Amino acid sequence: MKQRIALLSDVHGNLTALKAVIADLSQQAIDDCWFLGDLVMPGPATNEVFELLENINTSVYIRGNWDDCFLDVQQKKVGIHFDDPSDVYIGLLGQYVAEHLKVNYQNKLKSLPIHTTKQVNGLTINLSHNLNTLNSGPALLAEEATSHFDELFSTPTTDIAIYGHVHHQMLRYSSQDQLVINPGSVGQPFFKHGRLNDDRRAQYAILEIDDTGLAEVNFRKVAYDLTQELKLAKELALPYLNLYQEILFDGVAHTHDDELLDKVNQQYGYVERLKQLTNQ
Ligand SMILES: [Mn+2]
Repeated sequence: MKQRIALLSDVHGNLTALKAVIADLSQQAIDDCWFLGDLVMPGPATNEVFELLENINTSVYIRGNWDDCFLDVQQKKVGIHFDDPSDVYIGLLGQYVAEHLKVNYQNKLKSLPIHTTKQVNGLTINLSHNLNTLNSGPALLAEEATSHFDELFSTPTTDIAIYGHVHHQMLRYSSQDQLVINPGSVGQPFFKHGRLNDDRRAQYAILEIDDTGLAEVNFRKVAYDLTQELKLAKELALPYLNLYQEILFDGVAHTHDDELLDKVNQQYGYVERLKQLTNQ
């Protein structure tokens, strides 16, 4: 029987983008939805993004590295280094999510795998955020060598590997000619190439698998109201609002730009706020 599957990844707390994608996919006769990780942070949405994915009966959830950033802060697994501007950035955004996200969703996030396998009409499909054993790092950037992508195929019987994390819509092959697909990012697309980066639309993909095999891969882009998303972030008092604006409108993230983050932390008193919130 024909199956049409929506592939969603890297929402990063962007409610307006996820709503637009769901409005689009609800017109596409979708049978199933698989989510590939990074649901929260640095955008303002928390419970709402879980509810939206539940409403479309998402059957696969993968845990991304940003989801882990939140869990690390929330579970105090890793001590915050207050002299590390990037740690303060992640820490304060993690605190924001912890204050808003219901306990059942926090527990759900904790329980998620970083990779899984699905069978559809005889095809074996590997689903992961990044590598099967590591949901972070640069191993699978679009420009990486094919040998890196071979690692997604832990068994020779795997036909297709689908991953997220690098925020690029992609289709390529392993050295054994197995198929690799990336649906791009719903909430935070970016390109190093300027003209492509000007396109700020939300990205996702639809797979159609029939009795013969993979009939179609449809990479989709959906326009949404960036200003509305920024307004929502402001209303919800999201920390680092200016940086979120840059992510949305310019496709530029400053997660590891210590010099800039240090300036912003000083300007807004974020180190002190985080110390207060964490009783340190
Ligand atoms: Mn991501």
